[in-house]
Order: sequence, then structure tokens, then C-alpha cells
Amino acid sequence: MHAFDPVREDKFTFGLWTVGNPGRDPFGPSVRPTMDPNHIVRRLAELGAYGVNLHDNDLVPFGASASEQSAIVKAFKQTLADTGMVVPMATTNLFSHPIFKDGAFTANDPKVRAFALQKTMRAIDLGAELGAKIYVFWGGREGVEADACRDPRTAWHRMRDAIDFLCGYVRDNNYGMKFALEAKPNEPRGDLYLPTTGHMLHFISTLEHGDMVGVNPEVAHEVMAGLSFAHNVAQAMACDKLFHIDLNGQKIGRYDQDLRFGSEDQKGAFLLVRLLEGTAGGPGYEGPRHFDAHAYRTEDEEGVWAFATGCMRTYKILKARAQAFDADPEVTALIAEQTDRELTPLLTRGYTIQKAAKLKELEIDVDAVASRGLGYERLDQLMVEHLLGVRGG
Ligand code: GLT
Ligand code: MN
Ligand code: MN
Repeated sequence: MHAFDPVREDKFTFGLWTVGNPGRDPFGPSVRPTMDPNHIVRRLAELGAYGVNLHDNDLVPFGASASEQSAIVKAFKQTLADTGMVVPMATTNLFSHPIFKDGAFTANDPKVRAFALQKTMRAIDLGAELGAKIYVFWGGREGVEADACRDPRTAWHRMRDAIDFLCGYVRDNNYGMKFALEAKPNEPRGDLYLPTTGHMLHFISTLEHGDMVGVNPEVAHEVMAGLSFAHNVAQAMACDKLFHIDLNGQKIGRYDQDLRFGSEDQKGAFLLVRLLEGTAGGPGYEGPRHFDAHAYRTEDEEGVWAFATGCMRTYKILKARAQAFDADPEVTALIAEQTDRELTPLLTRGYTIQKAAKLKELEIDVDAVASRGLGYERLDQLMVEHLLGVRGG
């Protein structure tokens, strides 16, 4: 067994919709046959994954009868038991069916909003039955092209009503689930409401039960918005709101590519893994490392498993590189915090009138401080050399 081979303890998960993606795109149909969810679970278990996540309709087709659903769920639970795989996260498909063409929770037609709540409550029941403790909300259709159709403030209030309602539902049923909200700037709608993780974090602060709601940031979505993914994730971690994460790869300025993790922007991926693993200090992320990505359209089923293995291996390779980087004495010397016993207490733990007076009196040699080189060129080059494998273990 090699150090980069995935094992259960790594907590790698995939959505049924990710490895199950048949390669359909806006310009052409499927290129791979649809895979049975039980087959997906078995293959992922063999590859060393920890679990699978799903939308209600990834497992139970839209419109299935109660008896059809119970037969499907029974067989699926058996497969989970046989393989030791878990379902840490579940979600609702509120975007595929034509009823959601104008959104789900934000749609103008109250019947659509009622159906969205009904479908989500049923999907939450399904998630709870499968043991999911995280419930994701990705508002794929919660957006607009003809902006005059609704006041964007109304969309925001409808979204808040829906999440408040569903928090109540989970609490009432003692499901012990937490919600994780996933932002995206656009696609499939021209503009999506709540377009970035930062918007979500603020939105959460306005909720009735905001304590049970966090975020599920996705690499591709923040990169589409031109943002630093690691910075978004860091802000969520700093306020204990990183409840889940969608790992993948993305080129800036493109459609939502959902590429193999680490296949693009290796520096961004390195900084992300370094943050999640806490190799530079500070608490790391404890939840599942979920890959929300899919294989290239060029691939057959074998290529899909190569894709899945690639996501997990690259994560582990980057983790090893991050550990070596942060253990490198030249790196630690360059990023060592400068401590100053007199100044540091003035700069932390809030305002006092005494601190204000002291700060106002301080004599700082502005030219001396301003002329000091910081060595960040060397630091960044060291990171590149670790990343390229010519330095460190
Ligand atoms: C869809 C989307 C993803 C979301 C999934 C959860 S579904 O594939 O592109 O980003 O995370 O609803
Ligand atoms: Mn996603
Ligand atoms: Mn995506």
C-alpha cells in the first residue's frame, strides 16, 4: 500500500451524481451509460472512499411510488451495510424538473414554492433514513434572466422563509441535521441570488436558527466569481461555519467545469489543502472531503474510476506537500510572527481608553518599517519548489 492510496480515514466522499455523470452537456447527449447507485457505492468502496452523497432523485426517480421508493432504499441500505460506506450528506434536486424553471424557493408561483418545500421535507426524511447529518442547499434555479419579474428583495425574503421553515422541520423531527448552503454566481440562471459564500455567511446571520446553518463552498463556483477559494473557506472556518465542502477544479472565467480536484490551479489547490489540514497551524476541517466533480466527456467507465482515484490521490499528495512545506525551517523562519510584548496587547482584545492613549503616543520609525524587505519572493518560490516536488520529503 502506497502513502497516497486513499483509505476510509481520509473521509473522501463523492456524490452519486458526480461519478454517475454520463457526460451530457448543453451541446450533446450522454456518452456513458447511467450507472446503478449500488454499483457506484461498491466501486467507490473498493477505491478507498468513505461515503457517497446524493440528491433524492439520484437514488429514487422523480415520481416513484412509495413502494418503489422503499424497495430502492432497502437495497441501497444493504449495499451500504455490505461495503461499510456511509451517506454523510444529502440534498434535494430542486433544479431538473421543469416545474423549477423559475426557481424553487424563490419562484413567483406559490404552488412551485409549496412543491419545493414538500419535496425538500420528503428528501430530508430520506436523508435522515440514510444517516445523513449534513443537508445541502444549492439554489441552482434560484435566479433570474428577466430581472423585472420580481424584486430581488422578495427573492431574498422567500429564501429566508424557506430555510427558516425547513430548520423548524428538522428540529421538530429531532433529525440532528445541519444545513450547508452552497453559493454560485450564475449558471444555469443568468444571475443567481446569494452568489458567493460571503453572501451566504451574511444571509445565515439573519436566520431564525442560524446556529444550525453553515456553508458548503465549491471551488468552481468561487473561482467563477473570480475569488480566492482559500480565502472564502478561511472566512467560513474562522466563524465555525464550514459545515461541508465541494472540491473540484476550475479555470477562471469559464462555465462551471467541475473538473478533477487539483487538475487546474495547483497552487490554489495546495493552499486549500494546507488550510483544511491545518498544516500551518490553527484548527483544520474535520468533515468529509467531498468531490463535486465529474470525469471528462471523453471517458468511458474506466476513465470515471481513474478520475475518482485522481481526485483522492491529488488531495493526499498535496497534503504531504503542505506538511513538508510547513515543516521546512526556511519557510517557518520567513513566516514567523513578529512578537512585541508591548505592542501585541494593544492590538488585540478590543478597545480601552488607555490603549487608545498609548497608541496615540507611540513613536514609530515609519521609514525604517517601510523600507524593510519582507522576503515574500523567496517564500513563494519555496512554495512553488515544494509543490513541484524538488524540495521537501
Ligand atoms: C449540481 C451542482 C453542484 C451542487 C449539487 C448539489 S448538484 O451538480 O452543480 O454544485 O453541489 O445540489
Ligand atoms: Mn457543488
Ligand atoms: Mn460546480
